[in-house]
Amino acid sequence: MSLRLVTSLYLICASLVHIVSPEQDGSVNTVINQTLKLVCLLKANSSSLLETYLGRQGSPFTDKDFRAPRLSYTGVPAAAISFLEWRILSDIDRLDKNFMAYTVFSEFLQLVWDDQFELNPTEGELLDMLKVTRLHVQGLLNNLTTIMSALGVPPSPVTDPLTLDVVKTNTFEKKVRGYVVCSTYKQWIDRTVRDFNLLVKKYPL
Ligand SMILES: *[C@@H]1O[C@H](CO)[C@@H](O)[C@H](O)[C@H]1NC(C)=O
Ligand SMILES: *[C@@H]1O[C@H](CO)[C@@H](O)[C@H](O)[C@H]1NC(C)=O
Ligand SMILES: CC(=O)N[C@H]1CO[C@H](CO)[C@@H](O)[C@@H]1O
Repeated sequence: MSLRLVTSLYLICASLVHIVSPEQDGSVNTVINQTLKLVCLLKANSSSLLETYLGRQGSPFTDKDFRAPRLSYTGVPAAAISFLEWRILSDIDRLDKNFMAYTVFSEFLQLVWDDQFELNPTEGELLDMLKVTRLHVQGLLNNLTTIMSALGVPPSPVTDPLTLDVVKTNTFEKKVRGYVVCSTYKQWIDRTVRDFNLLVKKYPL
């Protein structure tokens, strides 16, 4: 067979496969729709997580005039991006950046839970919120993996940002770290809601 014939046979097969399994595309759209619903719920909870977290750390976090400075913490993925940079991302890059961020947040949320369990062991509500958030983030990661795999490009491997050296630190730094994790997570969820509002328009039901 000539290469051209093979190529055209392949194209015919590909289009037949496409015709006989239209639900393949439909199912990505469904998962995108489910994921938007999930991230909207996560967004609603992300503000109360941050407030509850701050409220349980004592001074200066609970002070009336506590001004949250624009802090960062090594390894915590920043959500900030310019509009143009954000708008021109390809679907795969957009999803992959989400996957990378939430893989890291899943780990940091465990670390913050561990820190709070040590510093505030009686704060059951906060501990539960941290745990539930991490479980939902893992659900979100499953959804992202499903979507990306269906689009033909599974997520890139993520390098682990947390070493055991980083994990050990003093009480104040643990509290600041938890604050950065909760507030940056909230910013990321806002970005992900925007991402999926864009994606549902491109992949309508
Ligand atoms: C998901 O799809 C349903 C229809 O099945 C629609 O009513 C709903 O608004 C969609 N959700 C989002 C978040 O777009
Ligand atoms: C939101 O918070 C409530 C109460 O902590 C919890 O039951 C629920 O599962 C959370 N939902 C999401 C999507 O985080
Ligand atoms: C394919 C997949 O993982 N879908 C899940 C996406 O998230 C929603 C909400 O958690 C689940 O209900 C879906 O099963």
